[in-house]
Amino acid sequence: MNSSIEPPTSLLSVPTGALRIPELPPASPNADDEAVVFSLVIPTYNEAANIHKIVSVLSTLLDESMAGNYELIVVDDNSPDGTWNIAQSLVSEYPQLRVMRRQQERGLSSAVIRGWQASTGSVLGVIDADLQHPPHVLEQLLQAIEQGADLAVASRHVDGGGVSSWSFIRRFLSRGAQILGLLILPGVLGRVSDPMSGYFLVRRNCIVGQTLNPVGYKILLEVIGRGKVGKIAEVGYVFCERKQGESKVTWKQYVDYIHHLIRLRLSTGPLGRFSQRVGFPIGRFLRFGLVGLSGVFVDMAVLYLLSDPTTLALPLTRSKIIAGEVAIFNNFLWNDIWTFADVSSHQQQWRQRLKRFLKFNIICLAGLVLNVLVLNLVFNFIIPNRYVANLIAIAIATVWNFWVNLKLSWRVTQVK
Ligand SMILES: Nc1nc2c(ncn2[C@@H]2O[C@H](COP(=O)(O)OP(=O)(O)O)[C@@H](O)[C@H]2O)c(=O)[nH]1
Ligand SMILES: [Mg+2]
Repeated sequence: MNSSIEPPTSLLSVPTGALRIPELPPASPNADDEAVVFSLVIPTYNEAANIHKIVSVLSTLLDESMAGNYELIVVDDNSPDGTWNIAQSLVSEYPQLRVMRRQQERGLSSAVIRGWQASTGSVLGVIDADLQHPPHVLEQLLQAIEQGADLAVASRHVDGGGVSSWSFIRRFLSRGAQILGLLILPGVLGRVSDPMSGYFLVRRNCIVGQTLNPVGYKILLEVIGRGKVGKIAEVGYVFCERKQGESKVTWKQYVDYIHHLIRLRLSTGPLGRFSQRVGFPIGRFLRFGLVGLSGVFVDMAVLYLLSDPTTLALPLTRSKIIAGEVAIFNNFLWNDIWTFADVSSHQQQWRQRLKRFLKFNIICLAGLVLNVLVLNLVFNFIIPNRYVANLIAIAIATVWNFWVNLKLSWRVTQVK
């Protein structure tokens, strides 16, 4: 990476931690007419050929209707073609433009949310950088919000909408994905005609304070699924062909989409609501428990391989220490990529991972000590049955392991 290319003015700093939109600071009384009303995020990856055009078209359009009251936020994931650098060089010409360059995270949906987090508008929006979303539709979308909609979606499936020259296969896949979504999450996908749209505006207060947790491309699902969205308006538009650069859509987006649907289903379903009501992450705890169970099998298998007379026949204590550590390693890996995936995916440097692993190790060791203490206490003073006492000890140690790891190892708020 060439660090000698320093942009002329400073880039927006990248928010860290949970993907949660903060409330706006109370407006100061004399800054009234200077306040940004509308923040439009333009996510980019390798859009060097489009970025100038889209910024210029949007600026011209918005200068007419809301000069000075809007901001354009380009969120670029460190594109190899230097999109962020080109965008930053445009700032002097387009003073409403801000640029964020992300180096630690990637992905369309999280880029959009990071942009909104850094924004100061009371209406938030997103538009593609490749000019496939016709900018003039913004006027109607803004109008819909002004007339009281919480969410205004540009749709390919209402009057005036369409796709310019999609192949039969692509139309089929798109509709198939929509039908699958309707089956899994009717309460979300049923609310709009084009739930796959990546072109929409939403009132900030509909999603403020809500931790968003999207996978892949379909940020609108997350907004409708987790936000408090009342009235929805739709505006038809024709999805144009890309003229410059290329689409980043691969088969992975289809897998991500299904993953996203299932995640939303589980977390906004009855279990998710109950877990919110009692303030305890039940789904996460169940995953943690399942991973713990897998560790028991790993521990057993390694113990067998090392200490069994028919295998290596090593001393028992030494074998058990190794088996225990291998199990801890196994558990850590699964917890990191599954139980706490939402947290670890934003902290992927190997040093951050190593730190989590060391913490996890120490907490689990403390859990073992707790386990032994509780076993003795319960067995000697409460229930004189060693297996019942052991079950109670294991349950308490599991809750300890879970809770302390949740708070310390996979901590959501990140200290810089
Ligand atoms: N920041 C960021 N932007 C992305 C990423 N993937 C795609 N984009 C942008 O999201 C928009 C839509 O992506 P595109 O590949 O054109 O999707 P398609 O129109 O559905 O084929 C474009 O502006 C892309 O540059 C990503 O991983 N990070
Ligand atoms: Mg595109």
